[in-house]
Amino acid sequence: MVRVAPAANRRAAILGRVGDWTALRADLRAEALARGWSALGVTGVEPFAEARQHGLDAVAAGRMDGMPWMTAERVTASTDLGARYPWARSIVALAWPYRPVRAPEGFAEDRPAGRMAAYACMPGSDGGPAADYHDVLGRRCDELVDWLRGRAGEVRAKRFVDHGWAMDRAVAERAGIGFTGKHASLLTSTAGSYVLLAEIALSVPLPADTPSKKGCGTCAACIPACPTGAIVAPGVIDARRCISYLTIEHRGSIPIELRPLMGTWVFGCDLCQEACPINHRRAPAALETGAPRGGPVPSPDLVDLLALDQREFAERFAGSAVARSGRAALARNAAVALGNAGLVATIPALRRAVEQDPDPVVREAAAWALERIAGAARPPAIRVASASVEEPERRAGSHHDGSADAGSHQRDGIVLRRPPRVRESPADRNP
Ligand code: B12
Ligand code: SF4
Ligand code: SF4
Repeated sequence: MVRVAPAANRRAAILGRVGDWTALRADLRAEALARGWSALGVTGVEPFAEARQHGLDAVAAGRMDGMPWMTAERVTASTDLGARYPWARSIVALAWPYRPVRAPEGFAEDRPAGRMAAYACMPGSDGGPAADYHDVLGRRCDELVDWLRGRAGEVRAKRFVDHGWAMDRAVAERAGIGFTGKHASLLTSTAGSYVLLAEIALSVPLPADTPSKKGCGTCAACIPACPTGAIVAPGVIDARRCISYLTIEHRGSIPIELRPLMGTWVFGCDLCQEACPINHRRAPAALETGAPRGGPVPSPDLVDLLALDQREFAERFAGSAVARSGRAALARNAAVALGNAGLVATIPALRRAVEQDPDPVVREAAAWALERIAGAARPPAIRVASASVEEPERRAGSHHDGSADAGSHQRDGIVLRRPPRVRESPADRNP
């Protein structure tokens, strides 16, 4: 007859093998750091009450509109992993570093460069084309669990990377691997906010770490650095205004009043992170753009992106984060960015899109861009008459100094940035 040891005995046996849980946590942390993670912390499975309230408030106030999957039910479930996984005894929070990218310093008169968020450009493990971080982090989590099982025997585990039903920042914060900045991203002491987050619920009771006591202090540099006024209060993002949402999540046409504020971003946005002095000290070295490679790149050629057909898009972005948003969304974003770049030389490419793109949203965005370029190319007297807002003296994108926002105004408590004027000099055409 096979005898099954009671749960308590099995745990005791494991405990005997691994020494004690505190030592195991220390070894796990050391192992994670050796495997390239920039931080590992542990927290308990009790609900994340404060984060739940923030999430419910965001949904109720409409700040998550446009992401239909972001429901009150999801927020509630995401903040109580203990209820969903009753076997879980602790949660491990992990941060994976990635390298910032530099804004392009200039581009050819006829080939404007756009911008893609640094996380999307994270190279694959072989240094080749950028990989989807969900896959990279998922695999790394599984490897760590395998290591843990090698040490502690049978351990049940459930991992979450971004799209799992867990609130990644809240877990990371309570597990002590960083604090939430006023730009809402989690800042670590090892890589600033240039980290992607994952967590693993475990059936073993690793002891909890202490939450960080650090904070932003009096700094508020990221708030005026946001060109669309999406940081509506410290730590609070109105996703509907966030360029990251508009370029990646938003389906259909981008609201016209926000388009001129989006600069040349075509996938995500890093401006609030780039403005952050903690990142200036802590972030990993910037990614060298080097020779052009496939997939997402920090400064993609906008005319190329607009012209990609479905097959070319699939070939270029397969396996990367950009593949998720689809060809039409990327072409739409490229059209808006070309409108903001304002180069007369791109008119033929935009005309082609208006006439030939199979997607009506792309055709409309290209028509808007043509109108914007034509408006900027008119003689000054006409331009003044047609432009609703002229740019202030200070350059809209000079967010790095963190100074007061001379180019913004308030409406309904939301800081709005004035749209940049379409410029003549290529070097000035990025946010
Ligand atoms: C929905 C979502 C978005 C939305 C909404 C963002 C938002 N701030 O809510 C959009 C599409 C706009 C977005 C953009 C980005 N995202 Co996003 N996103 C998510 C997702 C899927 C859910 C976030 C969520 O639940 N939001 C609801 C709010 C209430 O929760 P929260 O963001 O965790 O809020 C924290 C703070 O803002 C604060 N807070 C919230 N409300 C309030 C109110 C008050 C009064 C106070 C004091 C604090 C406070 O408390 C929370 C921490 O406990 C997570 C993955 C996940 N499953 O968690 C990734 C995630 C947050 N995103 C991530 C990234 C990288 C980004 C971008 C940087 C990508 C880019 N370069 O374009 C931008 C950054 C924009 C920004 N400044 O936040 C990373 C963040 C990593 C980090 N270091 O923090 C995550 C964790 C994905 C991951 N696994 O790595 N994202
Ligand atoms: S700076 Fe960019 S990523 Fe940050 S909140 Fe504003 S629009 Fe979103
Ligand atoms: S820019 Fe300043 S306020 Fe914003 S997150 Fe960084 S330290 Fe905090």
